[in-house]
Amino acid sequence: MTDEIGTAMHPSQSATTFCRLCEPQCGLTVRVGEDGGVEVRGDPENPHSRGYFCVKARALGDMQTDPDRLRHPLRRDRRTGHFERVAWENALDEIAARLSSVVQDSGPRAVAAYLGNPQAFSIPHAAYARWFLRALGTNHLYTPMSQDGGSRLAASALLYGSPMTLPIPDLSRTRFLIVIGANPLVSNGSVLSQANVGSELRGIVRRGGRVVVIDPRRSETARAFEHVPIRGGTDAWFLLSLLHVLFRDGLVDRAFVAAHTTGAAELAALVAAHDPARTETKTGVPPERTQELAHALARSGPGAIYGRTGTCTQAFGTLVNLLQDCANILTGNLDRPGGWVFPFAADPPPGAPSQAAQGSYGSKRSRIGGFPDVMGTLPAALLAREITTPGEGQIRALITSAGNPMLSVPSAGLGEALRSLDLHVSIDIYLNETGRHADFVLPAATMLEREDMTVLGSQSPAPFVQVTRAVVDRPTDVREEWEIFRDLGSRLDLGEPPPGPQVIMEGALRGLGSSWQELEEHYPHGKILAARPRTGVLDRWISHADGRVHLSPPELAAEHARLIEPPRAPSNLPLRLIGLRETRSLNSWMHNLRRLRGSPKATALRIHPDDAERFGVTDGGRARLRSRSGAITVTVCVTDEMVPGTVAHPHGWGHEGGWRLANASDAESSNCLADTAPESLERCAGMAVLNGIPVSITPLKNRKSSGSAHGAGK
Ligand SMILES: Nc1nc2c(c(=O)[nH]1)N[C@H]1C(S)=C(S)[C@@H](COP(=O)(O)OP(=O)(O)OC[C@H]3O[C@@H](n4cnc5c(=O)[nH]c(N)nc54)[C@H](O)[C@@H]3O)O[C@H]1N2
Ligand SMILES: Nc1nc2c(c(=O)[nH]1)N[C@H]1C(S)=C(S)[C@@H](COP(=O)(O)OP(=O)(O)OC[C@H]3O[C@@H](n4cnc5c(=O)[nH]c(N)nc54)[C@H](O)[C@@H]3O)O[C@H]1N2
Ligand code: SF4
Ligand SMILES: [Mo]
Repeated sequence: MTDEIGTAMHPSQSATTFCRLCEPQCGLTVRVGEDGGVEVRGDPENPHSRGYFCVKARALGDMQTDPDRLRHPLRRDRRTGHFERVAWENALDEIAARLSSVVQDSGPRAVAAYLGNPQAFSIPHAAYARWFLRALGTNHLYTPMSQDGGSRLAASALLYGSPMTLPIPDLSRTRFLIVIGANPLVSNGSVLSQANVGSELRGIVRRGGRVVVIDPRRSETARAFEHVPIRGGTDAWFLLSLLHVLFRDGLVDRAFVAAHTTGAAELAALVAAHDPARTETKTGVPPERTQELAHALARSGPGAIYGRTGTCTQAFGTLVNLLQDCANILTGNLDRPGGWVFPFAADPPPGAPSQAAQGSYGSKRSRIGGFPDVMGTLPAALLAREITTPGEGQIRALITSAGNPMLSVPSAGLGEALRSLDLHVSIDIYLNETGRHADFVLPAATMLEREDMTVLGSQSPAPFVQVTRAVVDRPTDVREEWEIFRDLGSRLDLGEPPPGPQVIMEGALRGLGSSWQELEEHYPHGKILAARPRTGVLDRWISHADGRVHLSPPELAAEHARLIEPPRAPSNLPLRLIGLRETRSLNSWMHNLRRLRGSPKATALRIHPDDAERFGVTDGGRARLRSRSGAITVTVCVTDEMVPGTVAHPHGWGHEGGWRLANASDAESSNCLADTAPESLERCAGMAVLNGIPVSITPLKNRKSSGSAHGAGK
């Protein structure tokens, strides 16, 4: 192996670190062999994950030596379309010069950034990128928020007064858990940072409790527990009925509601019309089932309803999250041991704002559509329109870092929009489908090549913190994102940059009552900050001036009114499309690793046998899936794990980047099917509608795809 490929700090010695692929941030050990091979294992001494890790983390070793990884900056010649190697200094000089001229001609708000999911797992990256945008003076910040949890945060802002008030289920003490729109056995938990979450869920049943999974698909989690099938995108109807039963059958904890909330009477009036017998035609959930679940939530001992991306990224995502929390609150489960509890938060220093007082919702509005920001981010589904629509604030330059919006965001028109920019820079470890349209592609260091601290441990029922040094040497010509933003900032005279990753992290650790030195010396495998969530802390999580939870904010009535509007003209799109995540895949970017290659079923469209028969498609056959926005070709997998009327396809495919193995898959991007029109986005958080997309399906004659929407650019 050459020096271009990562080598060990100390060959064959094992180094301790943690995973930054998904929320539990499991402890890892990393060993680099004499041959340069990198072996990644779970760290049995990590007090949080106790050796648990998954196949994706194991594959990180292969990523270190992946020949398709970016190892030098690239510059695309716009005439030929070819990428050529370029020296860092030349790349940064030219990027800065072109940014300067965009700012000069059109103002700072012509510059935008899309910061992708891995950015959220790197404290220095997040801090420097945000500093850069603030110092430049632009408000065009896009992230996966609008494809992930924005509606969760919006609901929290409306209910509790802060988007940062994010309750979690108290897994180790609960007796009854409803999981709606999440698949923790595959996703490993989200807005719920719990390593080996499956074992924690099984623990509930072992203690004599219940776990009920409400999902249009008999998911891996549904299979392991009780499954209640529901039609895709109809959760608001189901929850309205659940609340209806709570009020009707006297299951409301009146003392709690009187002491801590406002708006219960309005809420009761709103749900009065939604007898479960009436919503069954929408949801497919039998009324007895809804009734039983409402009673169990109120009466089975402490419990909670927990939802995630399946319920967040739908047409009524904020409404669903509001109703979900209202169910937890009305049954007295909020802030109760075993219920819907608040995660760990460091005590703020005297005079400083608490976590709940931070974060913004609706403090600015998108130029197109007038959507409120969520934590400073705007709806990414509008990116193409923000680039192509003239006027003050039209985006002319875009920096994408650790993101792949071409495959992760509703993508109609996005490729052409990206190519029309004056400047597009991608900072990534691969040449991805978005970087393909960029003028510059800058190679970043991988997580194993960076020092960092855990970021999401505070969303955990047993919060923990860990620091790590880089455990693998980085290739000579790659840089960390914070260095890139710092160096661009200095070329643009943006003033004093942040004080360096170490100082930033030291500050955060001080807030946790710890320090880098303490953790490195005494807790190299991580430190548990609290064994379980604290309860009796409701007051510090409510930011409304009246100190109460608002059960009936005006948005609730407005969204409800939108929900019950009679459907417009009958649709010729009879099916609803939802997404699915696979154990061996992470969004759009771990598909180039041989170790993670899955079965053909992994990328197929799953459809119920009745629907397959009705539409004439067969198992293993090819078919065309159409929505209002686009069409893709799929391979069909007929399976009764789907509820009739709803089909499922994974996102993040449709590869045509610099990753040869990934490109070989014929799976196409389901995000071509998602709507980008402002009026079709979820109203309160600008959520992309990724679950419950109306589609139709028609069989294709032969196995080879003909004229696929996505293959066009290959
Ligand atoms: N239809 C549908 N669409 C979805 C979803 C869905 O459920 N259904 N889920 C949504 C969700 S929850 C999310 S979070 C988004 C994700 O959306 P994105 O963040 O836009 O996309 P990712 O696929 O996570 O791509 C991450 C990119 O970062 C690169 N990368 C990895 N590590 C690093 C690093 O350390 N530094 C840098 N600079 N780059 C790195 C990878 O090579 C990859 O190109 O997708 C969303 N899109
Ligand atoms: N292996 C793997 N792990 C991951 C990721 C990955 O891509 N692969 N991504 C990571 C990221 S970025 C995130 S945000 C988390 C997400 O974490 P989760 O939200 O737990 O992950 P999903 O598997 O998308 O779970 C969504 C579930 O909702 C269901 N669903 C879809 N539509 C509906 C609906 O209309 N109603 C209801 N009730 N259910 C519905 C789906 O069938 C699915 O089972 O996972 C993280 N972990
Ligand atoms: S579950 Fe997530 S954090 Fe844990 S090893 Fe797997 S990818 Fe990494
Ligand atoms: Mo996500």
